[in-house]
Amino acid sequence: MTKISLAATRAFARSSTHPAPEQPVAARSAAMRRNIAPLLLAACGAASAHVVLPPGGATAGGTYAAAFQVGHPCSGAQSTTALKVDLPKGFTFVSAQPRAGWTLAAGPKSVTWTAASAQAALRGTSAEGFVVTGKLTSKPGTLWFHALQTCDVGTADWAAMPNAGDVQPQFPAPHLDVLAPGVAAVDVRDTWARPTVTGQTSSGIFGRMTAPSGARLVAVTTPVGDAAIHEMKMDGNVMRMRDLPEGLDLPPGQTVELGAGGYHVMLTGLKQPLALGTAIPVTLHFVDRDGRKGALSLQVPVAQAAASAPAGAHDHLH
Ligand SMILES: [Cu+2]
Repeated sequence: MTKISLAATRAFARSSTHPAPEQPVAARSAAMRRNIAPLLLAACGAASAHVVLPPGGATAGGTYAAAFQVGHPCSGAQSTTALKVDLPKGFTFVSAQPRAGWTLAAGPKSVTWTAASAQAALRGTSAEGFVVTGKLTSKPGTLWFHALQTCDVGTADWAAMPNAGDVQPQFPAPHLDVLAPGVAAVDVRDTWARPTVTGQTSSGIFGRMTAPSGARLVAVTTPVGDAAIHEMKMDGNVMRMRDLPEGLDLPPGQTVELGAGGYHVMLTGLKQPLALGTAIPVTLHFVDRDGRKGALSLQVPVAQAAASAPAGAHDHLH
């Protein structure tokens, strides 16, 4: 990966990757909103229905705060009144986070949160999650938890493990991808690269990234050209972009947009045009909160916009 020069940066400001400098501010932000809308829709649809852990996984041998998100209450119910999570082998209990208005019973085998009153019961979706921290096995693989959701009316038993070739079960068990060291614990979705025409040597890569335990995107490499992590910011009336020498921070559990929030991966020095309908190999290099390096290699489609990924789609190459 090559750092781009300042002179080059100024030249890119006029490339088709970014809004033209002479474009009025209102037109620019409308263009950005069009970019944001499909990403937000995808974000809302994905995790609302079940009891799930945030995607992206965690590194084998590390400590992981599992934040279980509870979707809607049980069928026909108004509120969730308790959640019991059985801890699988490979997840050694360290601590559980109390919830205001709920009692907590935690042990090595399971953790149970129970609403102390009808008022404390959870209506709709929990924003902050039910958090239990554990030490992870050193063996990469998938850990299946068993979550029993109790509601004011009935229960929902999130216990099904999908078998190969199975249709998605109605009550899937929440799971965690335990990743080998070197594989970044980051969920990367909806990536796309803007097509280019002959003679155009720059483009951009867009998408969204979520690191459940936090990480920093420090570099991007691809055989098609040079890649740099950029931020676009209004400077008075002018949209400017700058290199992020420290990389791009991904706070724990927060989805960071490439392309919508002012960040993008800039491609320069393209050796040949990026043709619509093809894909380019891209490797994202991360450093996690403990300073461990990890990478993800993806095939990024060359497209006009993100393809809507099916829920649970995972771009990890294990
Ligand atoms: Cu840029």
